[in-house]
Amino acid sequence: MAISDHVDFDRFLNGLKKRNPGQPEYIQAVHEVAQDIFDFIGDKEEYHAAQILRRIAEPDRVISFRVCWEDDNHNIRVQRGWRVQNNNAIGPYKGGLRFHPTVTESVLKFLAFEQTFKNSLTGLPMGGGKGGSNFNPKGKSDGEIMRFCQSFMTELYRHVGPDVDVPAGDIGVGAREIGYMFGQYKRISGRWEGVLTGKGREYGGSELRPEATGYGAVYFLENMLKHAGNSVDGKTALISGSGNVATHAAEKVVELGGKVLTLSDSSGFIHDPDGIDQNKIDWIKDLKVNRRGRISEYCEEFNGATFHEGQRPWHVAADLALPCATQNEIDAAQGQALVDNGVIAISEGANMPSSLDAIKAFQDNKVLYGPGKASNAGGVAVSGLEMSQNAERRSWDATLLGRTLQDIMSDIHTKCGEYGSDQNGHINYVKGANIAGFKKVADAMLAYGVL
Ligand code: NDP
Ligand code: 2IT
Repeated sequence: MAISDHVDFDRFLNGLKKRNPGQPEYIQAVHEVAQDIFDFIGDKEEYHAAQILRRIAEPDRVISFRVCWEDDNHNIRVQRGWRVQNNNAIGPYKGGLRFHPTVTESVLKFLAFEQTFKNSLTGLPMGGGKGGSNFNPKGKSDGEIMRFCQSFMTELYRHVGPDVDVPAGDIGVGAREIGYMFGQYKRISGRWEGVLTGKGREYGGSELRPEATGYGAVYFLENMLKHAGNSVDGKTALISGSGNVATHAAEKVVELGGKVLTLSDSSGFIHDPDGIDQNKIDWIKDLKVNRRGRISEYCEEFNGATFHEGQRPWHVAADLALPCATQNEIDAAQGQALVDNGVIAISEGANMPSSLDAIKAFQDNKVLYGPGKASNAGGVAVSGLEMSQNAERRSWDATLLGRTLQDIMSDIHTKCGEYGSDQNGHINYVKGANIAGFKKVADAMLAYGVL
Protein backbone atom coordinates (compact mmCIF):
# COMPACT_ATOMS: atom_id res chain seq x y z
CA MET A 1 0.00 0.00 0.00
CA ALA A 2 1.41 3.39 -0.98
CA ILE A 3 1.66 5.93 1.82
CA SER A 4 -0.87 8.16 0.02
CA ASP A 5 -3.44 5.35 0.32
CA HIS A 6 -3.20 5.12 4.09
CA VAL A 7 -6.48 5.42 5.89
CA ASP A 8 -6.63 8.82 7.56
CA PHE A 9 -7.34 9.30 11.24
CA ASP A 10 -11.02 10.23 10.78
CA ARG A 11 -11.72 7.15 8.71
CA PHE A 12 -9.97 4.99 11.29
CA LEU A 13 -12.03 6.53 14.10
CA ASN A 14 -15.32 6.18 12.21
CA GLY A 15 -14.58 2.52 11.50
CA LEU A 16 -13.73 1.97 15.17
CA LYS A 17 -17.04 3.55 16.25
CA LYS A 18 -18.99 1.41 13.77
CA ARG A 19 -17.36 -1.80 14.95
CA ASN A 20 -17.85 -1.01 18.65
CA PRO A 21 -21.34 0.47 19.08
CA GLY A 22 -22.28 1.52 22.62
CA GLN A 23 -18.68 1.32 23.87
CA PRO A 24 -17.69 4.96 24.63
CA GLU A 25 -14.87 4.17 27.08
CA TYR A 26 -13.19 1.84 24.60
CA ILE A 27 -13.47 4.42 21.79
CA GLN A 28 -12.06 7.12 24.10
CA ALA A 29 -9.00 5.04 25.04
CA VAL A 30 -8.22 4.01 21.45
CA HIS A 31 -8.80 7.58 20.21
CA GLU A 32 -6.24 8.96 22.67
CA VAL A 33 -3.55 6.46 21.65
CA ALA A 34 -4.28 6.39 17.90
CA GLN A 35 -3.69 10.14 17.51
CA ASP A 36 -0.05 9.77 18.51
CA ILE A 37 0.46 6.48 16.70
CA PHE A 38 -0.79 7.99 13.42
CA ASP A 39 1.90 10.67 13.65
CA PHE A 40 4.58 8.13 14.57
CA ILE A 41 3.86 5.60 11.81
CA GLY A 42 3.19 8.31 9.16
CA ASP A 43 6.26 7.44 7.05
CA LYS A 44 6.87 3.89 8.29
CA GLU A 45 5.58 1.65 5.54
CA GLU A 46 6.04 -1.67 7.37
CA TYR A 47 3.45 -0.81 10.06
CA HIS A 48 0.90 0.27 7.45
CA ALA A 49 1.41 -2.75 5.22
CA ALA A 50 0.91 -5.07 8.20
CA GLN A 51 -2.22 -3.13 9.37
CA ILE A 52 -0.70 -2.97 12.86
CA LEU A 53 -2.93 -0.19 14.24
CA ARG A 54 -6.09 -1.89 12.96
CA ARG A 55 -4.96 -5.19 14.54
CA ILE A 56 -3.92 -3.67 17.85
CA ALA A 57 -7.37 -2.05 18.17
CA GLU A 58 -9.14 -5.43 18.02
CA PRO A 59 -8.82 -7.59 21.19
CA ASP A 60 -7.45 -11.10 20.64
CA ARG A 61 -10.65 -12.31 22.30
CA VAL A 62 -13.42 -11.26 24.69
CA ILE A 63 -14.68 -14.05 26.92
CA SER A 64 -17.97 -13.55 28.73
CA PHE A 65 -19.68 -15.94 31.10
CA ARG A 66 -22.46 -16.35 33.66
CA VAL A 67 -21.57 -16.23 37.35
CA CYS A 68 -24.24 -17.74 39.57
CA TRP A 69 -24.06 -17.62 43.38
CA GLU A 70 -26.29 -17.88 46.45
CA ASP A 71 -26.64 -14.94 48.88
CA ASP A 72 -27.06 -15.22 52.67
CA ASN A 73 -30.86 -15.25 52.31
CA HIS A 74 -30.65 -18.23 49.93
CA ASN A 75 -31.59 -16.17 46.88
CA ILE A 76 -29.92 -17.27 43.67
CA ARG A 77 -28.09 -14.35 42.06
CA VAL A 78 -26.80 -14.08 38.50
CA GLN A 79 -23.97 -11.81 37.40
CA ARG A 80 -21.92 -11.47 34.22
CA GLY A 81 -18.18 -12.11 34.20
CA TRP A 82 -15.62 -11.25 31.51
CA ARG A 83 -11.98 -11.66 30.61
CA VAL A 84 -10.71 -9.50 27.78
CA GLN A 85 -7.47 -10.95 26.37
CA ASN A 86 -6.28 -7.98 24.39
CA ASN A 87 -2.79 -8.77 23.11
CA ASN A 88 -0.11 -11.33 24.02
CA ALA A 89 2.61 -10.32 21.55
CA ILE A 90 5.22 -9.67 24.25
CA GLY A 91 4.13 -12.01 27.06
CA PRO A 92 1.19 -13.78 28.71
CA TYR A 93 -1.95 -11.67 29.11
CA LYS A 94 -1.66 -9.71 32.36
CA GLY A 95 -4.01 -7.29 34.09
CA GLY A 96 -6.45 -6.89 36.94
CA LEU A 97 -10.00 -8.00 37.73
CA ARG A 98 -12.58 -5.34 38.64
CA PHE A 99 -15.75 -6.05 40.62
CA HIS A 100 -18.04 -3.02 40.43
CA PRO A 101 -21.62 -2.41 39.24
CA THR A 102 -20.34 -0.03 36.50
CA VAL A 103 -18.30 -2.80 34.82
CA THR A 104 -19.30 -3.37 31.18
CA GLU A 105 -17.58 -4.90 28.17
CA SER A 106 -16.61 -1.37 27.05
CA VAL A 107 -14.92 -0.58 30.37
CA LEU A 108 -12.96 -3.83 30.36
CA LYS A 109 -11.95 -3.43 26.70
CA PHE A 110 -10.61 0.06 27.41
CA LEU A 111 -8.72 -1.21 30.45
CA ALA A 112 -7.24 -4.19 28.55
CA PHE A 113 -6.20 -1.89 25.69
CA GLU A 114 -4.47 0.55 28.07
CA GLN A 115 -2.88 -2.35 29.92
CA THR A 116 -1.17 -3.55 26.74
CA PHE A 117 0.79 -0.28 26.39
CA LYS A 118 1.38 0.06 30.14
CA ASN A 119 2.81 -3.44 30.43
CA SER A 120 5.05 -2.82 27.44
CA LEU A 121 6.40 0.34 29.14
CA THR A 122 7.46 -1.63 32.24
CA GLY A 123 10.05 -3.46 30.11
CA LEU A 124 8.81 -6.80 31.50
CA PRO A 125 7.42 -9.59 29.28
CA MET A 126 3.69 -9.10 29.84
CA GLY A 127 0.82 -8.80 27.35
CA GLY A 128 -2.41 -6.95 28.13
CA GLY A 129 -5.68 -8.23 29.58
CA LYS A 130 -8.42 -7.22 32.00
CA GLY A 131 -11.50 -8.83 33.46
CA GLY A 132 -14.15 -8.58 36.09
CA SER A 133 -17.82 -8.51 36.81
CA ASN A 134 -20.74 -6.17 37.43
CA PHE A 135 -20.96 -7.74 40.92
CA ASN A 136 -21.16 -5.10 43.68
CA PRO A 137 -19.07 -6.16 46.69
CA LYS A 138 -20.41 -3.31 48.87
CA GLY A 139 -22.45 -4.53 51.80
CA LYS A 140 -21.82 -8.22 51.08
CA SER A 141 -20.77 -10.61 53.86
CA ASP A 142 -17.46 -12.47 53.71
CA GLY A 143 -19.38 -15.66 52.91
CA GLU A 144 -21.14 -14.00 49.98
CA ILE A 145 -17.84 -12.63 48.65
CA MET A 146 -16.28 -16.09 48.96
CA ARG A 147 -19.13 -17.83 47.12
CA PHE A 148 -19.07 -15.23 44.36
CA CYS A 149 -15.27 -15.45 43.94
CA GLN A 150 -15.37 -19.25 43.85
CA SER A 151 -18.10 -19.24 41.24
CA PHE A 152 -16.24 -16.63 39.17
CA MET A 153 -13.04 -18.71 39.21
CA THR A 154 -14.92 -21.93 38.44
CA GLU A 155 -15.51 -20.47 34.98
CA LEU A 156 -12.36 -18.31 34.62
CA TYR A 157 -9.88 -21.07 35.46
CA ARG A 158 -10.08 -22.68 32.00
CA HIS A 159 -8.89 -19.44 30.36
CA VAL A 160 -5.94 -18.55 32.62
CA GLY A 161 -2.57 -19.98 33.70
CA PRO A 162 0.92 -18.76 34.62
CA ASP A 163 2.08 -18.81 30.97
CA VAL A 164 -1.33 -17.94 29.50
CA ASP A 165 -3.06 -15.17 31.41
CA VAL A 166 -2.33 -13.91 34.93
CA PRO A 167 -5.06 -11.75 36.52
CA ALA A 168 -4.64 -9.57 39.64
CA GLY A 169 -6.66 -7.02 41.64
CA ASP A 170 -8.31 -3.74 40.64
CA ILE A 171 -11.36 -1.85 41.98
CA GLY A 172 -13.26 -4.10 44.39
CA VAL A 173 -10.67 -6.88 44.20
CA GLY A 174 -8.03 -6.88 46.94
CA ALA A 175 -6.18 -9.44 49.05
CA ARG A 176 -9.40 -11.08 50.33
CA GLU A 177 -10.85 -11.70 46.86
CA ILE A 178 -7.49 -12.83 45.41
CA GLY A 179 -7.23 -15.36 48.28
CA TYR A 180 -10.67 -16.86 47.56
CA MET A 181 -10.00 -17.03 43.80
CA PHE A 182 -6.49 -18.49 44.17
CA GLY A 183 -7.83 -21.14 46.56
CA GLN A 184 -10.55 -22.12 44.11
CA TYR A 185 -8.11 -22.31 41.17
CA LYS A 186 -5.84 -24.55 43.24
CA ARG A 187 -8.77 -26.76 44.22
CA ILE A 188 -10.14 -27.17 40.68
CA SER A 189 -6.85 -27.54 38.82
CA GLY A 190 -4.91 -29.42 41.50
CA ARG A 191 -1.99 -27.10 40.80
CA TRP A 192 -0.23 -24.61 43.03
CA GLU A 193 1.10 -22.11 40.49
CA GLY A 194 1.40 -18.35 40.05
CA VAL A 195 -1.90 -17.89 38.24
CA LEU A 196 -2.78 -14.66 40.09
CA THR A 197 -0.68 -11.82 41.49
CA GLY A 198 -1.42 -9.69 44.52
CA LYS A 199 -1.51 -12.86 46.65
CA GLY A 200 -0.94 -12.88 50.41
CA ARG A 201 2.72 -13.00 51.49
CA GLU A 202 2.15 -16.45 53.07
CA TYR A 203 1.28 -18.06 49.74
CA GLY A 204 3.53 -16.58 47.10
CA GLY A 205 2.60 -12.90 47.14
CA SER A 206 5.33 -10.32 46.65
CA GLU A 207 6.54 -7.81 49.19
CA LEU A 208 5.55 -4.28 48.11
CA ARG A 209 2.78 -5.36 45.69
CA PRO A 210 0.01 -3.65 47.76
CA GLU A 211 2.00 -0.40 47.91
CA ALA A 212 3.45 -0.50 44.38
CA THR A 213 0.82 1.36 42.33
CA GLY A 214 0.48 4.32 44.70
CA TYR A 215 4.20 4.55 45.49
CA GLY A 216 5.02 4.21 41.79
CA ALA A 217 2.63 7.04 40.84
CA VAL A 218 4.42 9.33 43.30
CA TYR A 219 7.86 8.23 42.04
CA PHE A 220 6.68 9.12 38.54
CA LEU A 221 5.43 12.49 39.83
CA GLU A 222 8.80 13.12 41.49
CA ASN A 223 10.58 12.21 38.22
CA MET A 224 8.45 14.70 36.26
CA LEU A 225 9.04 17.43 38.87
CA LYS A 226 12.77 16.72 39.00
CA HIS A 227 13.05 16.99 35.22
CA ALA A 228 11.45 20.45 35.58
CA GLY A 229 13.80 21.40 38.45
CA ASN A 230 11.21 20.90 41.20
CA SER A 231 10.13 18.29 43.80
CA VAL A 232 7.19 17.02 45.91
CA ASP A 233 8.73 18.46 49.07
CA GLY A 234 6.67 21.31 50.51
CA LYS A 235 3.83 20.97 47.95
CA THR A 236 0.11 20.51 48.60
CA ALA A 237 -1.65 17.61 46.89
CA LEU A 238 -5.22 16.62 45.99
CA ILE A 239 -5.85 12.88 45.90
CA SER A 240 -9.13 11.19 44.93
CA GLY A 241 -10.21 7.72 46.03
CA SER A 242 -9.45 6.09 49.38
CA GLY A 243 -8.67 2.55 48.26
CA ASN A 244 -5.44 0.72 47.63
CA VAL A 245 -3.92 3.18 45.16
CA ALA A 246 -5.05 6.41 46.85
CA THR A 247 -3.92 5.52 50.39
CA HIS A 248 -0.47 4.36 49.25
CA ALA A 249 -0.04 7.42 47.01
CA ALA A 250 -0.91 9.57 50.03
CA GLU A 251 1.62 7.70 52.16
CA LYS A 252 4.46 8.37 49.67
CA VAL A 253 3.52 12.05 49.18
CA VAL A 254 3.70 12.52 52.97
CA GLU A 255 7.03 10.64 53.14
CA LEU A 256 8.50 12.95 50.47
CA GLY A 257 7.47 16.05 52.43
CA GLY A 258 4.20 16.92 50.68
CA LYS A 259 0.87 17.75 52.33
CA VAL A 260 -2.22 15.76 51.28
CA LEU A 261 -5.38 17.87 51.47
CA THR A 262 -8.09 15.55 50.15
CA LEU A 263 -9.24 11.95 49.66
CA SER A 264 -12.62 10.69 48.44
CA ASP A 265 -14.93 7.80 47.72
CA SER A 266 -18.00 7.43 45.54
CA SER A 267 -20.09 9.44 48.07
CA GLY A 268 -17.93 12.61 48.11
CA PHE A 269 -14.58 14.00 49.25
CA ILE A 270 -12.98 15.07 52.53
CA HIS A 271 -10.88 18.22 52.81
CA ASP A 272 -8.43 18.44 55.69
CA PRO A 273 -6.52 21.76 55.60
CA ASP A 274 -4.18 20.49 58.37
CA GLY A 275 -3.01 17.70 56.06
CA ILE A 276 -3.75 13.95 56.08
CA ASP A 277 -0.67 12.60 57.85
CA GLN A 278 0.52 8.99 58.26
CA ASN A 279 -1.56 8.38 61.42
CA LYS A 280 -4.68 9.55 59.63
CA ILE A 281 -3.83 7.43 56.57
CA ASP A 282 -3.48 4.35 58.82
CA TRP A 283 -6.91 5.12 60.29
CA ILE A 284 -8.40 5.37 56.77
CA LYS A 285 -6.81 2.06 55.69
CA ASP A 286 -8.38 0.35 58.68
CA LEU A 287 -11.72 2.06 57.97
CA LYS A 288 -11.74 0.94 54.33
CA VAL A 289 -10.11 -2.51 54.47
CA ASN A 290 -11.24 -3.89 57.85
CA ARG A 291 -14.39 -1.98 58.72
CA ARG A 292 -15.53 -1.37 55.10
CA GLY A 293 -16.70 2.14 56.11
CA ARG A 294 -17.28 5.42 54.26
CA ILE A 295 -14.79 8.29 53.93
CA SER A 296 -17.32 10.75 55.45
CA GLU A 297 -16.64 9.08 58.84
CA TYR A 298 -13.19 10.77 58.78
CA CYS A 299 -14.79 14.09 59.77
CA GLU A 300 -16.28 12.55 62.94
CA GLU A 301 -12.77 11.41 63.93
CA PHE A 302 -10.59 14.38 62.94
CA ASN A 303 -11.44 18.02 63.79
CA GLY A 304 -11.16 20.68 61.12
CA ALA A 305 -11.94 18.39 58.19
CA THR A 306 -15.03 18.86 56.04
CA PHE A 307 -17.03 16.40 53.91
CA HIS A 308 -18.37 17.49 50.51
CA GLU A 309 -21.15 15.12 49.55
CA GLY A 310 -21.45 14.10 45.90
CA GLN A 311 -18.45 16.24 44.89
CA ARG A 312 -14.92 15.65 43.66
CA PRO A 313 -11.87 17.45 45.04
CA TRP A 314 -10.63 19.20 41.88
CA HIS A 315 -11.83 22.71 42.78
CA VAL A 316 -9.63 22.88 45.90
CA ALA A 317 -6.45 24.91 45.22
CA ALA A 318 -3.23 22.82 45.36
CA ASP A 319 0.12 22.30 43.61
CA LEU A 320 -0.28 18.63 42.71
CA ALA A 321 -3.14 16.27 41.78
CA LEU A 322 -3.28 12.47 41.86
CA PRO A 323 -6.60 11.06 40.61
CA CYS A 324 -6.70 7.55 42.12
CA ALA A 325 -10.38 6.48 41.98
CA THR A 326 -11.79 5.66 38.55
CA GLN A 327 -12.15 6.59 34.85
CA ASN A 328 -13.44 9.99 33.72
CA GLU A 329 -13.38 11.51 37.19
CA ILE A 330 -11.92 14.80 35.84
CA ASP A 331 -14.20 16.40 33.26
CA ALA A 332 -13.44 19.50 31.15
CA ALA A 333 -14.58 22.00 33.81
CA GLN A 334 -12.74 20.20 36.61
CA GLY A 335 -9.58 20.02 34.46
CA GLN A 336 -9.84 23.74 33.81
CA ALA A 337 -10.37 24.41 37.54
CA LEU A 338 -7.11 22.59 38.31
CA VAL A 339 -5.29 24.69 35.71
CA ASP A 340 -6.89 27.96 36.93
CA ASN A 341 -5.84 27.18 40.49
CA GLY A 342 -2.22 26.81 39.34
CA VAL A 343 -1.67 23.04 39.54
CA ILE A 344 1.93 22.21 38.55
CA ALA A 345 1.78 18.47 37.99
CA ILE A 346 -0.76 15.64 37.68
CA SER A 347 0.10 11.96 38.06
CA GLU A 348 -2.67 9.45 37.39
CA GLY A 349 -2.95 6.54 39.81
CA ALA A 350 -6.27 5.53 38.23
CA ASN A 351 -6.77 4.36 34.64
CA MET A 352 -8.06 7.08 32.27
CA PRO A 353 -9.33 9.39 35.06
CA SER A 354 -9.03 12.46 32.82
CA SER A 355 -11.44 13.13 29.95
CA LEU A 356 -9.94 14.04 26.56
CA ASP A 357 -10.97 17.70 27.17
CA ALA A 358 -9.26 17.78 30.56
CA ILE A 359 -6.06 16.37 29.01
CA LYS A 360 -6.19 19.10 26.37
CA ALA A 361 -6.46 21.77 29.11
CA PHE A 362 -3.40 20.30 30.89
CA GLN A 363 -1.36 20.13 27.69
CA ASP A 364 -2.36 23.58 26.38
CA ASN A 365 -1.22 25.03 29.70
CA LYS A 366 2.01 23.00 29.87
CA VAL A 367 1.03 21.32 33.14
CA LEU A 368 3.26 18.28 33.80
CA TYR A 369 0.80 15.48 33.06
CA GLY A 370 1.60 11.78 33.57
CA PRO A 371 -1.06 9.53 31.96
CA GLY A 372 -2.03 6.38 33.86
CA LYS A 373 -0.41 3.96 31.44
CA ALA A 374 2.95 5.47 32.44
CA SER A 375 2.39 6.77 35.97
CA ASN A 376 0.44 3.84 37.48
CA ALA A 377 2.55 1.08 35.88
CA GLY A 378 4.34 0.38 39.18
CA GLY A 379 1.56 -1.98 40.30
CA VAL A 380 1.68 -4.28 37.32
CA ALA A 381 5.48 -4.02 37.31
CA VAL A 382 5.67 -5.53 40.80
CA SER A 383 3.06 -8.06 39.66
CA GLY A 384 5.53 -9.01 36.94
CA LEU A 385 8.20 -9.39 39.61
CA GLU A 386 5.78 -11.58 41.62
CA MET A 387 5.50 -13.83 38.55
CA SER A 388 9.31 -14.06 38.41
CA GLN A 389 9.49 -14.92 42.12
CA ASN A 390 6.82 -17.62 41.77
CA ALA A 391 8.58 -19.10 38.72
CA GLU A 392 11.89 -19.40 40.56
CA ARG A 393 10.14 -20.43 43.82
CA ARG A 394 11.90 -17.73 45.81
CA SER A 395 10.82 -14.52 47.57
CA TRP A 396 12.81 -11.34 47.13
CA ASP A 397 13.30 -8.92 49.98
CA ALA A 398 11.51 -5.60 50.20
CA THR A 399 14.68 -3.51 49.74
CA LEU A 400 15.48 -5.10 46.37
CA LEU A 401 11.86 -4.75 45.24
CA GLY A 402 11.74 -1.10 46.35
CA ARG A 403 14.86 -0.26 44.38
CA THR A 404 13.61 -2.15 41.32
CA LEU A 405 10.26 -0.31 41.43
CA GLN A 406 12.03 3.05 41.56
CA ASP A 407 14.29 2.04 38.64
CA ILE A 408 11.32 0.89 36.54
CA MET A 409 9.41 4.15 37.13
CA SER A 410 12.49 6.15 36.26
CA ASP A 411 13.03 4.07 33.07
CA ILE A 412 9.42 4.74 32.05
CA HIS A 413 10.03 8.46 32.57
CA THR A 414 13.13 8.24 30.35
CA LYS A 415 11.18 6.38 27.62
CA CYS A 416 8.49 9.09 27.67
CA GLY A 417 11.24 11.69 27.21
CA GLU A 418 12.74 9.75 24.32
CA TYR A 419 9.55 9.88 22.23
CA GLY A 420 7.74 12.88 23.72
CA SER A 421 10.27 15.74 24.08
CA ASP A 422 10.04 18.96 22.11
CA GLN A 423 12.96 21.26 21.15
CA ASN A 424 12.70 23.08 24.50
CA GLY A 425 12.97 19.90 26.54
CA HIS A 426 9.27 19.93 27.53
CA ILE A 427 7.94 16.35 27.61
CA ASN A 428 4.53 15.44 26.23
CA TYR A 429 4.14 12.34 28.43
CA VAL A 430 1.01 11.15 26.62
CA LYS A 431 2.79 11.06 23.27
CA GLY A 432 5.97 9.59 24.75
CA ALA A 433 4.13 6.80 26.59
CA ASN A 434 1.88 5.97 23.64
CA ILE A 435 4.71 5.67 21.14
CA ALA A 436 7.19 3.85 23.40
CA GLY A 437 4.46 1.42 24.56
CA PHE A 438 3.26 0.83 21.00
CA LYS A 439 6.65 0.31 19.37
CA LYS A 440 7.66 -2.78 21.36
CA VAL A 441 4.30 -4.51 20.87
CA ALA A 442 4.11 -3.56 17.19
CA ASP A 443 7.63 -4.79 16.43
CA ALA A 444 6.86 -8.14 18.08
CA MET A 445 3.68 -8.40 15.99
CA LEU A 446 5.68 -7.69 12.82
CA ALA A 447 8.07 -10.51 13.71
CA TYR A 448 5.20 -13.01 13.90
CA GLY A 449 3.81 -12.28 10.43
CA VAL A 450 0.07 -12.23 9.85
CA LEU A 451 -1.74 -13.49 12.97
P1 NDP B 1 -10.08 0.15 45.36
O1 NDP B 1 -11.28 -0.69 45.16
O2 NDP B 1 -9.10 -0.22 46.40
O3 NDP B 1 -10.50 1.67 45.60
C1 NDP B 1 -11.28 2.36 44.67
C2 NDP B 1 -11.56 3.75 45.22
O4 NDP B 1 -12.14 4.54 44.18
C3 NDP B 1 -12.56 3.74 46.36
O5 NDP B 1 -12.30 4.83 47.20
C4 NDP B 1 -13.89 3.90 45.63
O6 NDP B 1 -14.92 4.46 46.42
C5 NDP B 1 -13.50 4.86 44.53
N1 NDP B 1 -14.35 4.65 43.36
C6 NDP B 1 -14.51 3.50 42.65
N2 NDP B 1 -15.39 3.65 41.67
C7 NDP B 1 -15.82 4.93 41.76
C8 NDP B 1 -16.72 5.69 41.01
N3 NDP B 1 -17.40 5.16 39.97
N4 NDP B 1 -16.89 6.99 41.40
C9 NDP B 1 -16.22 7.53 42.45
N5 NDP B 1 -15.35 6.84 43.18
C10 NDP B 1 -15.14 5.56 42.84
O7 NDP B 1 -9.38 0.21 43.90
P2 NDP B 1 -7.88 0.60 43.54
O8 NDP B 1 -7.35 1.61 44.47
O9 NDP B 1 -7.13 -0.65 43.33
O10 NDP B 1 -8.09 1.25 42.09
C11 NDP B 1 -8.27 2.65 41.89
C12 NDP B 1 -7.89 3.02 40.47
O11 NDP B 1 -6.52 2.67 40.24
C13 NDP B 1 -8.67 2.30 39.37
O12 NDP B 1 -8.82 3.18 38.27
C14 NDP B 1 -7.76 1.16 38.97
O13 NDP B 1 -8.00 0.71 37.66
C15 NDP B 1 -6.42 1.86 39.06
N6 NDP B 1 -5.25 0.98 39.20
C16 NDP B 1 -5.17 0.06 40.21
C17 NDP B 1 -4.04 -0.72 40.33
C18 NDP B 1 -3.85 -1.65 41.47
O14 NDP B 1 -2.75 -2.21 41.57
N7 NDP B 1 -4.82 -1.86 42.34
C19 NDP B 1 -2.93 -0.63 39.34
C20 NDP B 1 -3.08 0.44 38.38
C21 NDP B 1 -4.22 1.18 38.32
P3 NDP B 1 -16.04 3.49 47.06
O15 NDP B 1 -15.37 2.81 48.20
O16 NDP B 1 -17.13 4.41 47.44
O17 NDP B 1 -16.43 2.54 45.95
O1 2IT C 1 -4.54 -1.44 36.12
C1 2IT C 1 -3.60 -2.15 36.55
O2 2IT C 1 -2.46 -2.04 36.12
C2 2IT C 1 -3.90 -3.12 37.60
N1 2IT C 1 -5.04 -3.17 38.07
C3 2IT C 1 -2.86 -4.07 38.08
C4 2IT C 1 -2.71 -5.22 37.14
C5 2IT C 1 -1.78 -6.31 37.61
O3 2IT C 1 -1.74 -7.31 36.91
O4 2IT C 1 -1.11 -6.18 38.63
